[in-house]
Amino acid sequence: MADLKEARVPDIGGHADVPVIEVLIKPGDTVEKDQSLITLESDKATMEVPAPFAGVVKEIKLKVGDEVSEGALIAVIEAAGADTASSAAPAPKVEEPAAKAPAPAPAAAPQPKEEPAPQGGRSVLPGNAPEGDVAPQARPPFDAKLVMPGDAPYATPAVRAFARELGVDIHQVKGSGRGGRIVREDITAYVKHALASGARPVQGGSVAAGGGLNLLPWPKVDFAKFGAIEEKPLSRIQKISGANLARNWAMIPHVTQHEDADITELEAFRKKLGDENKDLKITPLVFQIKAVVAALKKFPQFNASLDESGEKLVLKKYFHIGIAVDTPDGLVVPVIRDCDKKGLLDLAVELGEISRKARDKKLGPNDMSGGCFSISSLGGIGGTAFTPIVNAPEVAILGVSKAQTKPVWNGKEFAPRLILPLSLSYDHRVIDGALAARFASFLATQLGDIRRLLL
Ligand code: CAO
Repeated sequence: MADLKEARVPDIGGHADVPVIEVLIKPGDTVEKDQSLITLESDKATMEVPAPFAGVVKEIKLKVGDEVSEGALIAVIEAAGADTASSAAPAPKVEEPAAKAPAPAPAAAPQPKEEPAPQGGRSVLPGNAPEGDVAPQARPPFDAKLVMPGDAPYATPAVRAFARELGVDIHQVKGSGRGGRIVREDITAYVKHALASGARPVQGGSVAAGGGLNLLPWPKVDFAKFGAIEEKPLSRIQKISGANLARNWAMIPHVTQHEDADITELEAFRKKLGDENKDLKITPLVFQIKAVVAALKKFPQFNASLDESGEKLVLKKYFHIGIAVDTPDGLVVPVIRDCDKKGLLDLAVELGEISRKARDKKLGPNDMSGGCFSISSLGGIGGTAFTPIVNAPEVAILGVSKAQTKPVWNGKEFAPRLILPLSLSYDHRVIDGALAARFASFLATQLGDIRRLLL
């Protein structure tokens, strides 16, 4: 008799009602264990859900546009051989709804209504989205949380979709619902206020974040008039990171402090370490992570975030470092947690893992949240300096360019030294120039004499 098993949505970081944006299988397909079955897109990340076991797809229980939570039924699969993982459960005899399908869009504008407050946290049962929400739109440009981790304001996916449809950055909206939850009325009130205060539409028709920037409309040019062209849509990640970068650039008064670190000795040690650990890629980045942790401990103002009101600084006692990773679809910033508790080799392993996960599009929301400070290393590519954009709500970011051997005066003669250019961008509302210069100089000292990293 056929061995029918269920493939269900696994733990997705506590998120509920996450839209299915792709179904990657069809009935009759043979799937391998860990082969992607569907793609989900939360406000923070795109996640592919892997098959818990190998087999032949018999029935698919959801479709694009459905919203799912942990435990939602994806498909019934006839399991192959003995390789049936523990997450597989016997198929039910009775048909059950796999996921909540989006309600059809109402003909008239829906009445804003108060949504039920969360009871003891968010439910992870399938199909529990509040009723009366509008259907999600054809995927709009998204709330910019994928590459800029932080605490997302509490709002249902439908309210977020509504905000995106109007081009509103939901992080700017104050919630009037129970527990500070953002409801539809808050979004409409925000738009009314922004229009009344003179904020003009910016690129893509959205309302300028921060209100009142009073920017000119984006130039409309018929480029084809001047020569041959080709149009290429931005990837989802590019849209998400673009929205974030634009907000951060516009709202944070940036200053970039440049510094050089002499990493001649560090490089010799790194090569030795590499020779002793041939199966591990140990790049200068892991030393930079350790040096940043030491600098964050010495200068706690850098391990902080401004709260929403802009009147309070939240100082963090943990050391989670975001690493900008370049992927074919755009930039993402996974976070390595508790870097203060990890050695160089542990960090090298983890860096390899998150880079691979990022490039294979396997990062989940948990992989990209909770960062304290980010590092953007272009050192493997080139350049002498650049101005990285602060990854809000963090208050500083370290840009690293390519190390080069340069003649350095040692008091008697010019000696060849390996010099690493550092570019520290910071939020001038939180950090003074003198403090930034001290932080950057401390970093250079740590990298110049790695024995100090042990202190
Ligand atoms: N100077 C000189 N060489 C460097 C260097 C530096 N600062 N940093 C790294 N390298 C070397 C590495 O040692 C490695 O050489 P070997 O293979 O000979 O050891 C080579 O450059 C390639 O390194 P890498 O880039 O693969 O590895 P990494 O650990 O340095 O970086 C990662 C990992 C994921 C950060 C990187 O691959 C990446 O994606 N960087 C781009 C980040 C980015 O786009 N930032 C811009 C954000 S703003 O738009």
